[in-house]
Amino acid sequence: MIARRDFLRLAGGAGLSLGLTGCASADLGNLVGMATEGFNQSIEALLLKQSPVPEFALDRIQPAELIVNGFSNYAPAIDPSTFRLTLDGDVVKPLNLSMEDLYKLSKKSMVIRHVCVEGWAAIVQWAGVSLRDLVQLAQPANNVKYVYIQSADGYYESWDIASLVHPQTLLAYEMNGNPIPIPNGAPLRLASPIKLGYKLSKWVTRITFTSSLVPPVWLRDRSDRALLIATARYGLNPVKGFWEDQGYEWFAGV
Ligand SMILES: Nc1nc2c(c(=O)[nH]1)N[C@H]1C(S)=C(S)[C@@H](COP(=O)(O)O)O[C@H]1N2
Ligand SMILES: [Mo]
Repeated sequence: MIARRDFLRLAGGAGLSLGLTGCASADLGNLVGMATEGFNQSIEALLLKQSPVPEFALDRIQPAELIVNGFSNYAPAIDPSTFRLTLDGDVVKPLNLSMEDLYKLSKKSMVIRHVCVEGWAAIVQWAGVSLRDLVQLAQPANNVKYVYIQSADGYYESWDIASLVHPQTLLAYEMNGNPIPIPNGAPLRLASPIKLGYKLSKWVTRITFTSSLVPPVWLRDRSDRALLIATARYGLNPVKGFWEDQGYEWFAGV
C-alpha cells in the first residue's frame, strides 16, 4: 500500500486526473491495485472475499440464442474514437476514459450465461475491463454503497457496490470474439453472471458512485435527450432503474 500523497503524485504523473491522453496513460495499468487512505475499506474487504462463478468452455457459446433486447428499437451509434466513459460522484479520482485508455487496462475474458427475465438465456463470451479494476482506480469514498449507470439510449440502472466489484462483472467491449455489435451495446456494456439481463446496461456512458439510492443530478435534471424521451414515453420518475421503476426487483441476482 502506498501513501495517499504518493498515489496522487503518481496519478498526476500518469495524466489520470483529468482524463487520459496519448502515451501518458501507459502507466494506468500500474496503478490498478494501489490503495490510498481514502479508499473505501469495506470495498477492500469485498475484493478479498469474492470468488468467481463457474464458467463454460468456449465451445459452448450460443451466439444464435442471444436475442437483441431493448426497451426501444433505438440503438445509439457511438463513435468509439470520441467516446468517453465517465466515472464520477463520491470518488477520490474522477475518471474520463477513452476506449484507448480502457484497452490498456488488463483485459478479462469470461464465458457465462446471460439470463433474461422474459424467459430466454444464452451462453456468451465477453471480454473487457473488470469493474473492480476501475473501482480501484476511481477510489470511492468510504461511504459509497451504490452506483448509478447511464446509457446512451436513455436507459438507467443502479447497482450495489458488492455486485459491481465481483470479479466477473465486466465493462465488455468484445462479445463472442468480436467487437460488441452496436445492437448489443457498443462500445461498452455491462456483463456479469450474477445479475439478470436487465441489470446489464448496454451503451454505458457514465458510472456515478453514491452513498444512497438517491438519483444523481444527471438522472434528476434529465438534460439528456434520450433519457427525456425514454422517461416521458413510459411516464417514469427515475429512482432505481428503468425496469425497477416499473415494478421489477432491484437486486435481480441470478
Ligand atoms: N441501455 C440498455 N441496456 C439494456 C437494455 C436496454 O433496453 N437498454 N435491455 C436489457 C435487457 S432486458 C437485456 S435481456 C439485455 C439484452 O442484451 P442483448 O441485447 O445484448 O441480448 O440488455 C439489457 N441492457
Ligand atoms: Mo432482459
